[in-house]
Amino acid sequence: MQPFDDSPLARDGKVLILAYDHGLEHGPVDFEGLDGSEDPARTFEAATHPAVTSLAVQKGPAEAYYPSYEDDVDLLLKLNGTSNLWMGEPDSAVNCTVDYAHEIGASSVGFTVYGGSNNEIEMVEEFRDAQEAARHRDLPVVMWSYPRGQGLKNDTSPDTIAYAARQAHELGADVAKVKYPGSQAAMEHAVSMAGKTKVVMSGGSKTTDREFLSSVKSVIDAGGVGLAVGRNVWQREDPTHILDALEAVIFDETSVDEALDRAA
Ligand code: FBP
Repeated sequence: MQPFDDSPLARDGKVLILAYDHGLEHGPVDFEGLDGSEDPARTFEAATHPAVTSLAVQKGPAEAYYPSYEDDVDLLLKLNGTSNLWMGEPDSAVNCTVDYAHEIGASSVGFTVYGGSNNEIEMVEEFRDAQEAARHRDLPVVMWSYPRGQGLKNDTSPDTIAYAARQAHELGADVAKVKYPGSQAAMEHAVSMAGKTKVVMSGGSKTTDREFLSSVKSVIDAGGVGLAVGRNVWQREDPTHILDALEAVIFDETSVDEALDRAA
């Protein structure tokens, strides 16, 4: 296993994953209100911004668009996913193998685990297969560690997010992608629970520039290594502007005000 800082996921030890798997996870509703956002090429283009360390997509867009971007973008292939049409207990179908992800150019892989779901046992067994296959290929593994399901009252409480970070560590993820637990102190707790597994924040639904950058800043100040973000980037008219600001906050560790100034 290569040191994290030398892995294709990281630059200077920091991570900015641009996620664009929403067409599967949420459906066309996420593309409403911004013409063109449904076109994968637009987000592949955004991922050529130097701040973006990897682009996370499902197999279909990777097969169709990545050949045109392989020189400029690092591909994180999401190995499982669910549509919003599924009404059962949280689960996620494995739709791509590690070997196939590697064949189409992925330099890392991603996998969702819904801890606390009635399907947790099967999901963790599937994660085992993916994680071990990824080790053989030297591909870093990002776990979308999202506790949810019947038994869970609050899926972003500090205790739940700390458990999500720890679960990712226990199961062998290199990076735990967790929801923001609401405060810097809660994020610090999650980071401390994750051992050598790096912690990144999951973006969430679109907010103002300042609100979004402030939560990213508190993740960096809490010892998180960055962000895996979708809607807060590609749902904006100009993804470059917010990517410039994210570059400042994540890689240069500036204040939010300075980041906003730089991106203005
Ligand atoms: P956002 O930054 O848009 O929240 O994207 C992060 C992400 O994990 C995506 O990869 C995924 O499609 C989506 O959130 C899933 O969100 P949820 O399961 O909470 O609906």
